Amino acid sequence: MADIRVEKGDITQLSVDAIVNAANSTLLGGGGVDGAIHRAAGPELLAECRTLGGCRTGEAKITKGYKLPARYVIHTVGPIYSGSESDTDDLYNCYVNSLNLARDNDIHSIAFPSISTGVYGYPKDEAAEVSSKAVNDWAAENSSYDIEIIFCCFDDRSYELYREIFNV
Ligand code: AR6
Repeated sequence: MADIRVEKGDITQLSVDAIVNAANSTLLGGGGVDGAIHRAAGPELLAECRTLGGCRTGEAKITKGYKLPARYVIHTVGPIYSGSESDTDDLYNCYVNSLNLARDNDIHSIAFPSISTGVYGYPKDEAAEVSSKAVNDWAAENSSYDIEIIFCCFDDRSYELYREIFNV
């Protein structure tokens, strides 16, 4: 069963099996949570990312966590918000594909940032709806797999939105 939690804080500090990175398609680093993860993990993370050949929007790839407390980083690429229907599908797929990768790597605790809601401009309320649905759907389909899933909220607005959705 999945245990879904909402927490406030910096994802790079979390001692979980995997943290998810809101990356770009090059997987070679950037600002926001991506920059914070690379800074905290150290240069070996970038070296491993260079071997991956990038990542398509909505897909996910895994690396080790290096100096992070987390053992793995799952890198996924959210959509750059445009207001089209494909944004929803792409964002939904980021969560589902990250969770599939987690399951396939025997990961039993994972933390997500609010993908696409910074530089990529996805409205935070819509993103919280899509991501919570994706995680709930995945959990229902994988009910025999034990995993703790954390929505790690960096800003007050995201924290408020996820707490409302999950009634916590
Ligand atoms: N811990 C948890 N969440 C964080 C942290 C942190 N340390 N820092 C920021 N956030 P963004 P995007 C939240 O811009 O919109 C990068 O340059 C932040 O409050 O990091 O998917 C990449 O390389 C926001 O809610 O990612 C890409 O080019 C959320 O993380 C591009 O930005 C996502 O904001 C990706 O843009």
